[in-house]
Amino acid sequence: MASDLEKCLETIVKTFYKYSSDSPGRAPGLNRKQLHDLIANELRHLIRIESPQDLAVMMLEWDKDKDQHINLSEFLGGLSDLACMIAYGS
Ligand SMILES: [Ca+2]
Repeated sequence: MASDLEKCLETIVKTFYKYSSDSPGRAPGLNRKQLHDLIANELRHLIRIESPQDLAVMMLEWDKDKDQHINLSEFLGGLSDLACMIAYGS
């Protein structure tokens, strides 16, 4: 039987692929609208997107290679920042 952490990791990956799409020549990822939808539906208690500027800031913070596309690694980095925020309260 999978542990809670193993189930959590599987949920994270499944959630990423639920909202992401394939693009020719690149790994599956989230464009701006897909990131918005994922946050609005799955992270709404941790992240508030109240304006297009809020979403632009999220893209800047999470899109490490600045290709306007959040890949799985970048998504996990963003979740890591959220986990630290939960742990340390900032
Ligand atoms: Ca990127």
